[in-house]
Amino acid sequence: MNTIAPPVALTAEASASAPAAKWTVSQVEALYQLPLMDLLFRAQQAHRENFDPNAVQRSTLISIKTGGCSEDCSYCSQSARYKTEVGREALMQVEDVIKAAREAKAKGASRFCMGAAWRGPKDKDLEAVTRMIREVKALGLETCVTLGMLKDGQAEELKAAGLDYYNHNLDTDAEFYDRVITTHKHADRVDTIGQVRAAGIKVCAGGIVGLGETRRNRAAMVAQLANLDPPPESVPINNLVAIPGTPLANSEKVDTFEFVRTIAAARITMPQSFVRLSAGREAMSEEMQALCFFAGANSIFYCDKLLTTSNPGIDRDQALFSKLGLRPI
Ligand code: SAM
Ligand code: DTB
Ligand code: SF4
Repeated sequence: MNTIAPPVALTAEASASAPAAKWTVSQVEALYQLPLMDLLFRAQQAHRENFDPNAVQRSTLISIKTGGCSEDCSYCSQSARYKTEVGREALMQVEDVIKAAREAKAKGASRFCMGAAWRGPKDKDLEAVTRMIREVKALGLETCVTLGMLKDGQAEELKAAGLDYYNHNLDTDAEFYDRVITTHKHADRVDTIGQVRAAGIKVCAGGIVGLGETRRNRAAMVAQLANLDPPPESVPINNLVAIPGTPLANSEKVDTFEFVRTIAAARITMPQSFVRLSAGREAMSEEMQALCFFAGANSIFYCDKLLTTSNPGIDRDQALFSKLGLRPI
């Protein structure tokens, strides 16, 4: 079997100055280049060393503030800059969010994720969101929010409300980032992730496949995620849902096996993280999803709708779990 050198060992000189990267881009790219069976075998080994291979975590996602976002992320239905079918809505009422959380819990989700189409939260928005977090947590669910970039002190407020996870994706390789988004920088994303980490909140950070990036870009994104210190506890890998009206509406679909390779690369480089098979499942066959689980994905969004696009839904997921002998965590 082909072997790839393990992560770079720290040299005396490197460790004396800055912490050295654990994974180089070339090492991750070499994983992608393995014969598929060898790559899947390595991913399964890493998975089985750290997780029950038949258990999959389920998070329910809800959009608490939809549309009208100031940012120009080329893939997003919620940017105010593109003519999509998604309109601007107000922040949901706390009671409506709690009702949805109760339903999610009754249907078997273990985590409730609340997403907002903001560049970042204003202080008054944060106050409402902290009320949502407190009440969702009181139902016995783990909480996650994704609100955009955070200003000093905001992560601490979220932590004080009992927030378990903050989702903030790197989305794509730092070198490709400004081809997709110009209204904020990749470094801003890294900064917010640092603030979340420093506040003691668990990090959910991943990215998107299918933005027109190269394999090298994909490998670089995986390496950037894996080299966060520590790596994110949760790593969502999204397959682009092409949205009419956005600049990426006609983006070429990434080959199934290339997507599966990305999941496997994430599993091998972040062996102790949950890897979430995230957006784009609606367009995936059951066989493709099974391959993703075999490659090390062990988390999904469990709801009929993601933020604005559709997801397989609870009945279909229960049927798939049953066919594959998977059980929820
Ligand atoms: N506004 C916040 C932000 O950008 O961090 C939170 C919401 S934003 C919609 C959350 C994530 O959804 C993005 O970082 C991106 O990874 C993912 N996403 C958005 N639109 C997508 C699409 N069309 N296909 C796949 N993933 C998408
Ligand atoms: C993540 O990585 N994927 C989720 C969640 N974090 C917030 C969002 C997916 C959005 C898919 C497109 C939509 O439904 O608008
Ligand atoms: Fe706004 Fe987030 Fe969509 Fe970017 S991805 S346009 S920041 S909602």
